[in-house]
Amino acid sequence: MAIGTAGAAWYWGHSGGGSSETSIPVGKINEALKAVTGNSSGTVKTANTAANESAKGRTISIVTTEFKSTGPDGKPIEVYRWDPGTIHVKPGELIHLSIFGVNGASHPFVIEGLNIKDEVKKGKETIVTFKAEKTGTYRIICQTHPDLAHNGPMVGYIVVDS
Ligand SMILES: [Cu+2]
Repeated sequence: MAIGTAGAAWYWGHSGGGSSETSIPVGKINEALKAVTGNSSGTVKTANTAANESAKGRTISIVTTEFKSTGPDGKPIEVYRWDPGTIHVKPGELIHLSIFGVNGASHPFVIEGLNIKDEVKKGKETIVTFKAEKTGTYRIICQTHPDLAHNGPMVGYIVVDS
């Protein structure tokens, strides 16, 4: 009889290896956490850790994409986009916008109203960090593909709303 993966896993799982912690009921863990933290919700998140998380900021990931087609005249139609094209953030929220270049060799861009200018290259991640204090819509515009005439509009929207 061949020893299959499942059989091996069964044996290992019952041999007292690293699986013992999975047998503790969740209720017991919450009781223990409550005892330690005095927090009725049973979590260890304190005002301090919440502040630390907020100080670290939030990462939002987008990519560069490309739509390609052939028009009725047989000519290629091609546009570049940010994807997703719209993101929502809170006023004053620290945001790390990670942009990964999938399609297109290079996308030099600006974010209006935030004084940000950078570039996304194929196969590379560009991260820009910002806080938008005022509600409103801030456009992220690729300067190579800003409109239909230049294989765009490669324009995204950062919506700041509370
Ligand atoms: Cu572009």
